[in-house]
Amino acid sequence: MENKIALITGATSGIGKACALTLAKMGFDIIATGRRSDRLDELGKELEAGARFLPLVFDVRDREKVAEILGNLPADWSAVDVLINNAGNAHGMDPIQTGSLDDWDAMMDINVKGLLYVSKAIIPGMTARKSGTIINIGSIAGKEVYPNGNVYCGSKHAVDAITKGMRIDLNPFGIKVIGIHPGLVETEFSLVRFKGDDKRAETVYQGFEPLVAQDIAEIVEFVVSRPAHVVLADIVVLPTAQASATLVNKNP
Ligand code: NDP
Ligand code: 8X3
Repeated sequence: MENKIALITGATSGIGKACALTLAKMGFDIIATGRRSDRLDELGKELEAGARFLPLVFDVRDREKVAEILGNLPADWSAVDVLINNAGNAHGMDPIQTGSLDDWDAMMDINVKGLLYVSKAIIPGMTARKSGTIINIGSIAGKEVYPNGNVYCGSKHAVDAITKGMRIDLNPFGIKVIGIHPGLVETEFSLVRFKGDDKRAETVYQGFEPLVAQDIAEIVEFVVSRPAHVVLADIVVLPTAQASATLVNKNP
């Protein structure tokens, strides 16, 4: 993968960070994005010695900034081969009748519109070169709906539909479009969802062995190393203890 460029959004923690480290090991040059610049600095230090690294700090909700930064990448970084649309989170977990408008805005603006803003900036280069791979990180919440998941599930169902739409529209350009839909992965996800309540966040992953971010990064490693004629279009990955969005075999 020498001289290939991967752009990973949300690379300051969890799945995105694991993908950045894994793709760098494979030889990719890494563009890593997120809002926390200190975390991007740390990532730069953790990368393989000699790995080419471009950290970019922006909020995916900021439509102008996304266009300005990603539309003006330095010349030797502009030909992005692999885009991983990973930035996203759940915000809150309340029934629809009491959910917060701010939480709903955050989830739709980040998980759906942010993914679109980033894609809008990167796709033209891929269509011009008639090559590229786009990996959208969806969720089991984009395949099923669970109690109090309402808007998060809606945002991830939107990611699933947009992924399918991208695959159709970009098909004439030979661009691979891949949806990866994980179940429970222990990251900072629940800490964000429950607004820093670490005790509540921990209980989500207790009583069974959840996925870890590296499990998803290894799937990314596999899909990006398939031959040109092979695309793993749609992947659902669960911890063995999880049978569906709501059924987890805890404390067997
Ligand atoms: P983390 O909370 O560990 O990571 C989320 C990443 O998204 C961070 O790097 C964060 O960076 C970035 N991010 C969040 N909001 C914004 C924003 N407004 N602008 C730019 N970047 C942002 O969670 P995960 O690694 O678990 O989540 C990654 C993806 O995986 C998400 O799309 C999530 O929905 C999905 N997913 C997670 C599952 C899980 O169980 N953990 C299961 C299925 C899917 P920063 O805060 O620095 O901006
Ligand atoms: C994250 C997994 O089950 O909390 O997308 O929706 S879940």
